[in-house]
Amino acid sequence: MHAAKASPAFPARFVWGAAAAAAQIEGAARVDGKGESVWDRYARKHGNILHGDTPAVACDHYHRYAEDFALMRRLGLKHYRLSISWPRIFPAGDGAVNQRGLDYYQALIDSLLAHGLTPWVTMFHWDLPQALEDRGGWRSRVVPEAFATYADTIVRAYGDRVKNWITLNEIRCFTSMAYGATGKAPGVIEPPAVVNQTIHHALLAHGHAVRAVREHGGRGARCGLTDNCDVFIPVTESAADVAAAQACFVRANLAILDPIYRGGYAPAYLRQCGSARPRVARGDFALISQPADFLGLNIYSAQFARRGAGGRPEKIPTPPHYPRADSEWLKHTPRALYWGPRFAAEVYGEKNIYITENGCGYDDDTVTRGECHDLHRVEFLRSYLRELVRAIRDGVPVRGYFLWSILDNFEWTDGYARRFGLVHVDFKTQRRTPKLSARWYRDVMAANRVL
Ligand code: PNW
Repeated sequence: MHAAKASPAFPARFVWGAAAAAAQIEGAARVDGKGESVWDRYARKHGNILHGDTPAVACDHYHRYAEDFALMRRLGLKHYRLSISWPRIFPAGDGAVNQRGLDYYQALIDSLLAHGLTPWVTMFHWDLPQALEDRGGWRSRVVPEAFATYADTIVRAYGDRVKNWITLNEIRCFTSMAYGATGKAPGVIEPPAVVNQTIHHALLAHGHAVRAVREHGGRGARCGLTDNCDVFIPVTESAADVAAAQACFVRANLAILDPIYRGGYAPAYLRQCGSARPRVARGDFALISQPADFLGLNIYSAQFARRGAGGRPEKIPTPPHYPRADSEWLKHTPRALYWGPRFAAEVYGEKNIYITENGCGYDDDTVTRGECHDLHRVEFLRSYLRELVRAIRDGVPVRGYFLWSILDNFEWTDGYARRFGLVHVDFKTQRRTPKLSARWYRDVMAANRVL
């Protein structure tokens, strides 16, 4: 028999990292003048979050960042995707800046750099200041306008040391899933015209973020949106099924990617909207479609598609027993990491794609005698990364990969029960224990290939 063939190498200078978000790890919800966020408010309402959990303490990363950065360094990490909490900087969303909030991230960024980590900063990862929600939230143009000031403020403050900026995280999750459904803060159901307007306002915020990075980012500053595009996997990789899956991809992602890449809403999207079209002001699309430097994609799961009867693209509903992680939506679909970036590059011509999140959540990651044997996570990630390297070898321009998440954390409505971390967190003692997957990932990053 031959020796097991090594998995192909990732490109030289491929960016390996891990990700987290302020509201999910920091805690310190009312410390140093932080304002209330929509997630703080949403978590207070009984029944919204599993077991009544709240983000009030989370991983207490607010106070423990230096030891967490030291741990990341020991785990071989060089790139870390974090987010800044808007209500720490502007407790009321706009108006007076909170100097203690600004100072806090100055110190945090200094510490990060001192530990040899390169920051990738998400400006907005869902924690809208509640005061802005009270003035209409994403339904209102007040929010993108306030966001413009917030973006200017943080890029001016940190742009000398932060060179990689992610404008917004997953527009769908704080627009359609938050104003057209009840599972994400603020969790209200508005009519379709209002929901479509929230998406338009998020796109405007993205535009302001790009403008802010261009104006104040300094040399070498780069920015891009992180989108959780809907991914479709062709059942067979025949030309017919691939074309069908790509047609499904285009249709499902029009609302967000067309305005950004093409400077307008596609006729097909406006037809989908019917009488619920968003209102657009003069100049909006020029702001929204300013060229960015990269596209971030959060990819966990996908649906399947094929050429159906009459040659039409057909989505195949995923059967209930299809294998998945413990999150219901997180089906084991490694080829999502092949076809997601591939279609984004083919359809929109994007030349620089980063996987800004990929990972898996389980409820049973427990520590026994100092060890957490999360073999299920290793197998899951391994299968996805092999598809990612296949995509890169086929010419898909993926430049980096951030694993979600560095720590077990506040998993939104699933509270602390659903664990996505490479590092186990005991939420009673705040003790951190790297899981088996953390050691495996350290070796993968060092070897620059799947091991
Ligand atoms: C992402 N879905 O959210 C977020 O960016 C993270 O904050 C979050 O912790 C992580 O994924 C894991 O859930 C998602 O329903 C939310 O398909 C929902 C979905 C996917 C990702």
